[in-house]
Amino acid sequence: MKVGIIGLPNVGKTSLFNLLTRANAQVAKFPFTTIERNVGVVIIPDERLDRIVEIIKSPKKTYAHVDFVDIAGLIKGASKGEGLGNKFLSHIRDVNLVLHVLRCFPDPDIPHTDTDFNPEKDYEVVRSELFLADLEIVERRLEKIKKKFESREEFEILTRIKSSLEKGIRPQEKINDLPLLTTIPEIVVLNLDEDGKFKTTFPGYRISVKLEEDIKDFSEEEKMEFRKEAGLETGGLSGLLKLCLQELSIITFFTIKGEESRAWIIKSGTTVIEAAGKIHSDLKEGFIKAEILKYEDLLKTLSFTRAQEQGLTRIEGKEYIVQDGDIILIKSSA
Ligand SMILES: Nc1nc2c(ncn2[C@@H]2O[C@H](COP(=O)(O)OP(=O)(O)OP(=O)(O)O)[C@@H](O)[C@H]2O)c(=O)[nH]1
Ligand SMILES: [Mg+2]
Repeated sequence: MKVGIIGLPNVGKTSLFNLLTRANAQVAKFPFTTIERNVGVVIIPDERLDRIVEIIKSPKKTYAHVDFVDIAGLIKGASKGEGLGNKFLSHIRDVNLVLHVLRCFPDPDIPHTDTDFNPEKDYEVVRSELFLADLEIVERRLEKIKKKFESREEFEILTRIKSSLEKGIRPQEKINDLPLLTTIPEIVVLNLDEDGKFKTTFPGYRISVKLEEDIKDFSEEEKMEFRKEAGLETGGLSGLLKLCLQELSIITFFTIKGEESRAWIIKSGTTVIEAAGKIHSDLKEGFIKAEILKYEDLLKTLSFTRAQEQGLTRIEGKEYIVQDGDIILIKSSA
C-alpha cells in the first residue's frame, strides 16, 4: 500500500512526511525545497499482534507498514511547465491514496504562492493541475491509438474519460495500463496553526504539523488536550493514519511461522490465494489450502495447537475471502 502527499509548495508536506515516517527529509521556508521525492515507511501499530506475540512467545514481531511518498510542490501552470512542471507527478501515479495538504497557517515568515490566503482556492489550483496532467496523458494515448481498429473499445472509454476530465469530474472508468491521478481516492489534510486562530469551514482532516512536532514527546492524554484546545482532530497523526487505512478499506491478517509473528494488510474482499501471494509468490503458486484461526479463538485457547485440537481452526480453499483478524497458515507444495 502506498500513499502520496501532494499540495502547493510550502504547505508542510515534507514536515508531515517526516512526522509520519520519522524520517529527516529537508524542510525549509522557501518553496520547492523538495525536488527529488522522499520515500518512507510508516509502521502500523497493532495491539492484536502485540497480544499474539505475548501468547506465542515468538522471538520476532513484524508489523505491517504503509509506504509514503512526498513529492515537490505543485503550482498553477505546472502542467505547462511552471515551477518544477508536473513530471514528478509520475511518482504518485501508482499510489493507492493521495493526501492533499492545504496550508491553513498564515505565518508571514513563510512565503505563500498566492497573495490571497485561501485554502479553498489553493485546493482548486492543485486539483486542476491533476486534471490537466491526466488530460495530457489521455490525449496522448488517444492520438496514439486513433487509427488502430483493434483499439476501438479503448478509444471509446478514453473519449468518455476525456470528456469527464474536461468537465472537471473525476472519471468513473479506468484503463489498466494508464494510471490516472484523478481516479485515486483523496483525503484533504488541513494543516492549521497551533493556536486555532485561523478559521476555515473547508472539509478535511484538521491537524497542525507544527503542534504535532511540539508535542511529540507528550503523553497521549496531553496530546489530545492540546489538539482539542486548538480545535483540531483529537487523533492527530495516528488518527490520520487510521483514516488512511479506512479510506483504503484495509483489513489485517496474521501469520505465525517459525520464529516470526507478523501482521499483513490487504484490501477487504481479498481471496486467501491472493493473500498468500502477498506473503510469497511461491505460496500462491503452490497453494493447496489454508488453515484459519480467528484471533478471538487464539485468545480463548492461548495456543494454535490447542485450537486445532478443539476444532476451532477451519480449512479453506483458495477462494476463501480473508476476514479481519484471521490468523492464517498456508499449506503449499512450494
Ligand atoms: N507555522 C507553521 N509552520 C509550518 C507548519 N508546517 C510546516 N511549517 C513550516 O513551513 C515551511 C515549509 O514546510 P515544508 O514541510 O518544507 O513544506 P513543503 O510543502 O514540503 O514545501 P516544498 O517541498 O517546498 O513544496 C517550513 O519552514 C516549516 O517549518 C505549521 O503547521 N505551522
Ligand atoms: Mg517538501
